[in-house]
Amino acid sequence: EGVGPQEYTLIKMQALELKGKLAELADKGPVYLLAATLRPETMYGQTNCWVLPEGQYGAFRGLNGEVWVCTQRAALNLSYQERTPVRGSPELLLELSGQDLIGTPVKSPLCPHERVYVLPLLTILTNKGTGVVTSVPSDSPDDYTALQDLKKKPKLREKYGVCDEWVLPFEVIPIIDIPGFGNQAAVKVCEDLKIASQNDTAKLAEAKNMVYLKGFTDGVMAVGPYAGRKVSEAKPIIREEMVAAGGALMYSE
Ligand code: A2H
Repeated sequence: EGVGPQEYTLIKMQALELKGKLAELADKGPVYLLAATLRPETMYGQTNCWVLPEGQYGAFRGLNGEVWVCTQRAALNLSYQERTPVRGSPELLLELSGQDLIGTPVKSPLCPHERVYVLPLLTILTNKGTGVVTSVPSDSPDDYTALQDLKKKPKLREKYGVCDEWVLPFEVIPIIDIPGFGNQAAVKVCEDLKIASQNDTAKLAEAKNMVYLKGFTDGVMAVGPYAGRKVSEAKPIIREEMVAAGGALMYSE
């Protein structure tokens, strides 16, 4: 953690169907889950997104008649950053648990899939970001191991009501080349370190140390309009384009 505020990009992932409790939002405007990321340029490799099943979330009135789903804490921060209609008091439309969100199909900016699904991740902190996280298994050891766990463990899927078709068809997408690590750096380090599951927290921390900084400083985009450009150069451009196109907003805490 640095000393200054952390600047996140919030990716607006539109809910394509409102199932279960979410159906109560049907006449409230387009519904977006807001995922907090430090790596907006990795959206080309998104395979799913994550929520904490027992986490508390809410659907809040966003700008332009939209509905935004995130933690209450993030909604309050957003409202103080002039990102909701009323400063300092976000309007709660519906209380939701993470479990209510699991299985929602979403459409995300830059993601090559027409729809990806909301899945459970048990290591999400609700006091950071929005409590919603994008999953990019090519470049995040956390995302890779958690997705592998769901793929390999039918019992885990069953426990959280996850259907096979939300998980099994989604393969790792190579998006960034890191010299010495190849174009699926997270897969390589997880295999090299023989990480067995998302509970392997010590090894996962090591894996993250190995790829995060390298990915950002030495990584080269392998896909998209900035293929061939360094990640550190492409990131701010891609972020600004996504914000300008209405697919993302900036957020700090
Ligand atoms: B990053 P920092 Cl490909 N709980 O996005 C747990 N993790 C969270 C979170 C929460 N509430 N909110 C955000 N995150 C994750 C992409 C990514 C990320 C890649 C590579 C590295 C990376 C895809 N997941 O982060 O603690 C999100 O994952 C490297 C640290 O605020 C977010 O960016 O420093 C990152 O952690 C924010 O972590």
